[in-house]
Amino acid sequence: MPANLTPQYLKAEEDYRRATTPEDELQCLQVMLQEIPKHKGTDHLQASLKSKVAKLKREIAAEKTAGKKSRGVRIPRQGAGTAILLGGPNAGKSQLLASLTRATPEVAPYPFTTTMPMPGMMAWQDVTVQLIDTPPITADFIESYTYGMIRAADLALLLVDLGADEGIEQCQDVLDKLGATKTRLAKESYLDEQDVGLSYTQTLLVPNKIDLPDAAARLELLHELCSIDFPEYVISAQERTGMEALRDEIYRRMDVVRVYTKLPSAKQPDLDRPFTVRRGRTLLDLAAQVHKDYIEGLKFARVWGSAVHDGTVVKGDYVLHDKDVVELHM
Ligand SMILES: Nc1nc2c(ncn2[C@@H]2O[C@H](COP(=O)(O)OP(=O)(O)OP(=O)(O)O)[C@@H](O)[C@H]2O)c(=O)[nH]1
Ligand SMILES: [Mg+2]
Repeated sequence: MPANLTPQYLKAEEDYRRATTPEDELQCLQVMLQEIPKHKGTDHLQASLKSKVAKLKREIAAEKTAGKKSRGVRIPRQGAGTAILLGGPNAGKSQLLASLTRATPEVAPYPFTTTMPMPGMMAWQDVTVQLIDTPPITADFIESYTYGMIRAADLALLLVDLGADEGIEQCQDVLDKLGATKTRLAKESYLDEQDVGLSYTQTLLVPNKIDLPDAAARLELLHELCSIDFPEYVISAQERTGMEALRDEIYRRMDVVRVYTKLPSAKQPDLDRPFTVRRGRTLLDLAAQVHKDYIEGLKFARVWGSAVHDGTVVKGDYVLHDKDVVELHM
């Protein structure tokens, strides 16, 4: 990072990428604008932040006059994080949602079956990850709300239909379609250094229907014809082959730790429902999730976990570890 961005800036940027409402986006951008070092080297970035802020303010004002109806399709975040399922028609997006969650989307052997996005919760050990099934993307069709959902997602899964000869081209069409916009798929998630409007979402390539006779040959062809460098998970969503490796990787990519909370009065922590906090985040971030009163009122916490001695007293800046048990004191 040439601009020497502060931790507060980087945290706001992380939140900005995941924001699902214009109000949340605006709040994050304002922190970024406040935190950005003001010098020649950040001129571009400052300008891009300012124009985004102005644009969002106009959008929010316009929505106020038009009423809630003007809001696009939005799905609130839930669980440890969000993965969005993308691909051409018939790739098996809805079947994958059905196989990994309890959702019951329509699955059918004709294109454009899905017309609205549908969320479902995928279990991983004692936590869940939100998956969102979407309508297909083709060379000349994409629902406009899809961009916002891709930007806000922690991860994208790009499905390839190995059951039809068109599958490879349809996958390339999705990449080309998005590649021509400011919402792109990549190996890692990040925002462009100069333009906060240009976002990249980390993506796994998911060739599907490997149970079918010609699928293996088409997979080879996919490798020859497309130079896609995303990590690959070959599956049969219908036969549930490769499901567990994919499930693990989806969770891993959320990059969170689990934290169990305990009331000072209780003998045992609540081991059933952990909170999830992004890796590297602190006790204060957890406190804000547990209850807004803790943001101001937190005095200290006791922690039982891998990085500290049992019952160690820590302050708000303590970095949380997976499976920490935390007792918050007001
Ligand atoms: N053999 C086989 N068929 C599959 C597999 N996954 C999905 N299918 C079939 O492929 C067809 C399309 O599946 P969907 O899940 O509806 O595909 P989609 O990507 O959601 O399609 P759209 O909603 O039109 O974009 C259906 O007939 C499924 O039964 C698989 O792993 N193996
Ligand atoms: Mg579908």
